[in-house]
Amino acid sequence: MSLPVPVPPEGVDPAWLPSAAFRAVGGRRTLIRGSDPLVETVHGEVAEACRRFGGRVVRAASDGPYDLVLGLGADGLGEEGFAVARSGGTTTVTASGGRGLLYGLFHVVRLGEAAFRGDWAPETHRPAHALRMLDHWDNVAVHPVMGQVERGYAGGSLFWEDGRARGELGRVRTYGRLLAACGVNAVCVNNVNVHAAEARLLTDRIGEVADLADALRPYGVRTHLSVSFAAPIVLGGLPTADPLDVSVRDWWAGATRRVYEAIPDFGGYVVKADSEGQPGPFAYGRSHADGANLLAAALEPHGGTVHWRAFVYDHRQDWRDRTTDRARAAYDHFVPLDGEFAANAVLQVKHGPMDFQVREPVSPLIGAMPSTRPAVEVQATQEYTGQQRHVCWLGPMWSEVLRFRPEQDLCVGELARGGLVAVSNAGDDPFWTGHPLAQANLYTFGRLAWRPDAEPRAVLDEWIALTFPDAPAPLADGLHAVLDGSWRTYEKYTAPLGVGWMVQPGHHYGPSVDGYEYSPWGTYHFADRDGVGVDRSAATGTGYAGQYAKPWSELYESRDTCPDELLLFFHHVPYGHVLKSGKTVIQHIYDTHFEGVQEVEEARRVWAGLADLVGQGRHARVAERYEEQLRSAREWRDQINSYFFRKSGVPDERGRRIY
Ligand code: BDP
Repeated sequence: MSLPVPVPPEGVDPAWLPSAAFRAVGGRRTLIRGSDPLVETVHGEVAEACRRFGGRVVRAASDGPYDLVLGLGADGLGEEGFAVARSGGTTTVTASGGRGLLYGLFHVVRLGEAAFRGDWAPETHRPAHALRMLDHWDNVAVHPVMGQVERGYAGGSLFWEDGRARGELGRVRTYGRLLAACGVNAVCVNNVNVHAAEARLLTDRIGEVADLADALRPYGVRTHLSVSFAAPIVLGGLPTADPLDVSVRDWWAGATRRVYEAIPDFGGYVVKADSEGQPGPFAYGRSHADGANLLAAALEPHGGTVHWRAFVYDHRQDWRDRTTDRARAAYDHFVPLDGEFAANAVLQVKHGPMDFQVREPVSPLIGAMPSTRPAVEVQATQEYTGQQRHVCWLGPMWSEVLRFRPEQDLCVGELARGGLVAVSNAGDDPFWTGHPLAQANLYTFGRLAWRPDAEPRAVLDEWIALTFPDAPAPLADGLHAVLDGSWRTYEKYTAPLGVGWMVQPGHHYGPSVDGYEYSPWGTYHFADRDGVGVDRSAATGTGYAGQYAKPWSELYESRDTCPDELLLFFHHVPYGHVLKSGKTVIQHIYDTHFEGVQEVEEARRVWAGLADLVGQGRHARVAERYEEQLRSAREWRDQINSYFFRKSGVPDERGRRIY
């Protein structure tokens, strides 16, 4: 029985699968073979395409030949791989499992007419990683400070509202469909900061999670849950959550067994422990490995995985003490534990050592624990990159991270054996992501998680083609122009040369150069009248540069070899220090801040020129956000430039006005 395609609720953007994207698949004769729940999803998709564009879909070969044959039967492609070939006028997609067939169908949709032209040799496609997950920082109850979705800029949660499940499962199914179309196969449905209402999802409220899992399953998306390390106390009434205590271990085993009774394909737990106030094993003198292994043991009989986050640092530092360095923390905490984590425990590491700044070096932890499975976490929600009011397409940044080689042989994209994870940027906004163009980040994440060495600009063009399937060339070019390069534009008008932060404390939107400078969070720039930047060298600084393997440790150690874009992350330099670009640091700051604003002005102009080519609602939403982006970019430029002008006393060599 074919499964009907979920239709987004009235007024909600179909995002990157408008029906027109299926034109090439509809209007054909298609044969679908095999029996599996996800084959019914595939059938539903093709049937809907045929309903719109003509064509016919059958389940048993009778009146061939067919233009398209989608079938189970291939061996050795894994649960998610597929093979495609075309000969004698038939395009054939074969897979070993239903998910693979679904991904194969979306591959054909992406190819469009090209999928039905000429003959081509068989190709096989397999995801680089078994886990491609979105973490939702969604609160069940509205948090007094963080709201419904922590760091969410796309309205409310798709899953929760005012303390209860929203129950809009049709929309959740549509979301699952979008995720499958870019290759995401797992969703963690609640915030890593687990408050009281969220904690109970694990126990008496598991039914609400099971409803979400049922809605996501037809598109091959598994459900995961963030849990509190203190659950045995707060939910189980035990006096302790000590990971080595037998009653605690029994409690987790029982709770987990009941989770699997409700959700047989449950993915596992995500845990933020001993971090920013969340409970963890330190309270009992135990290590993170002890903590992670407790949950791994509970999940193991059911095939589940624990994602233990490595975002652990002291958030109550003495800012006057220059010897402590937050950047060092994850490595210092976790490297000594290599080899101690259970096989089904994954260490989930943020891509940089600090916290999703617009520019950071790659975390030295990735690659430094050969006996531990790392997952690499990026942030699609634009907490520090313009909060979905600014256009900031992160594909190139993520691609740089994934291609980085901590050592000679393997790159991050290969080392992330525990999978790739993004903090989701989606919510109940009609455009899913607040800023309609921020959908490109969600899509790009999924595709890079599937294939970390994919060319991000090609992925961007895929997103454009699927979202605007009938786009005339000026629209496709215009969309590409305003998105490609937008990350570097954002970098130009915000904190310079990798130093990061300089944001308004708390909500993290807009400039405040010294906002965090004298606070305990460990995020400093150390600007004075002579220079700026953090000395993280081994010779004279915090020693962080020494956490890298060669050649990176040597390259970052010296200000002469450190890449310009990371100079102030690794070194405190005088304003007159000459960069590899030939400019002084101070002149670079002035120039990039003027350029960044000009680039936003130019993007706004390009967007205005597309008014007749995109739907009015979408055009107006983006246009309005460009006004805010420009206002904010000017504010950044003026605050950063005047701050450094006043500190240094060095005038702009081009004589521009600095306030
Ligand atoms: C930071 C956010 C905070 C998150 C934290 C995390 O500001 O809201 O809880 O990361 O990743 O970026 O746990």
